[in-house]
Amino acid sequence: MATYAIGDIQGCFDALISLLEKIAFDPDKDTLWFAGDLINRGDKSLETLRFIKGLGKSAISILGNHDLTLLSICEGNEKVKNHTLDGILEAPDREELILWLRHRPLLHHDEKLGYTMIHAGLPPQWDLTTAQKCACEVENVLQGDDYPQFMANMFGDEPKKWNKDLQGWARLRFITNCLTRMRYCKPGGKLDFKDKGPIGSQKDGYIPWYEIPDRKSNDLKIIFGHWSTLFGITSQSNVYAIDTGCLWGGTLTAMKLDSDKSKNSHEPVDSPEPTDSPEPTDSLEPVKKPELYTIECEKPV
Ligand SMILES: [Mn+2]
Repeated sequence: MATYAIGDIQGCFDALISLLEKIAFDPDKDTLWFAGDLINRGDKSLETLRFIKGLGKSAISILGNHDLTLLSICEGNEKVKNHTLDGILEAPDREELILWLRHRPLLHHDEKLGYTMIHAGLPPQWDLTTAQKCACEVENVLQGDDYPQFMANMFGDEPKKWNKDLQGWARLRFITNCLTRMRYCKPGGKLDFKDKGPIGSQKDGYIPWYEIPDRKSNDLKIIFGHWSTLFGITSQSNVYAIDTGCLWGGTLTAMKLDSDKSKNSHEPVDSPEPTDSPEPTDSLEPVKKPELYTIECEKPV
C-alpha cells in the first residue's frame, strides 16, 4: 500500500511505464496521483490517456491546461496546434475517453496523507476551503449541461485578480486559470500568464505564487505540476514542484506520499536541494523530505 504523485506526462507513455516499473507499482495495492497534463506534445497521448483511465480507482488524476485544451478542441473551440492529439481525436473510444476526462477534478486533497494537489497554483486569498469550493464550481460546470458554453468561454487572461463577488464565466475562467495555468503573481494577487520561464526571468513585481508571504494556503503541503523550468525545486519546504520536464528531455518524477516499509528495496534518488531554503514557519510541524523516484527522458528529436 503506497501512494505516489506523478508529474506532467504529456504523452510520454514509455517514461511512465519505466517509472512504474521502478517503483514496482501494484494496481491492486498502490495508488497513483497524477498532477495533470497527461497528454499533448509527447507522441503517445492516446496510450497515456487509455492507460490512466484503465487504472480505475488506483489513479487520481486532476486536470491540467493541456487536458482542458483537448476538451476545448473536441467542442470545436480550439484549433489543433500540433498533431499529437490526433490519435485521441480519431480513436474509436474517443467519446469514452473525453467523458472520463470531463469528470476529473481540478484539486485533490487527502486529509489523512496531508497533501493537496493542483496542476498550477492557488491565488494568495484562497485557503483550502475556498480552493475546494472554487474547484467544485468548475467541476460541476464541466460535468453539467452548460459544458459547451463553458468550453467556449473558458480560455482568456481576464480577470487577473480574485474577488469573491466575481460571477459567471469571468469567475469560472479565473478559477480555471489559477488551478491550471498560473505561475507568477503579484503580492496583491494579480496574476500573469505570459511568463513561463525560470525564476528571475519574469517581469518586475511578480513572484512565484507559492512565495507570497501571507498566502492563505501557507499551512498546506501542496503538490503541483505545470512549471518544468523550476526543475523540481521551490523555496518552500511544504510546496512540491513535480513537473520535472519529462517532455523536454528532463525526468519524470514520482513522489512517495506515505512510507511503506514493505517496499524498502527500491532505492530513492536524492531530492534536489533547494537553494536558500527557509526553515518552515513555527506553526508547521517539521516537514520530512519525501522520497523521489525519477526516470531520465530522451530529448525529443
Ligand atoms: Mn500545464
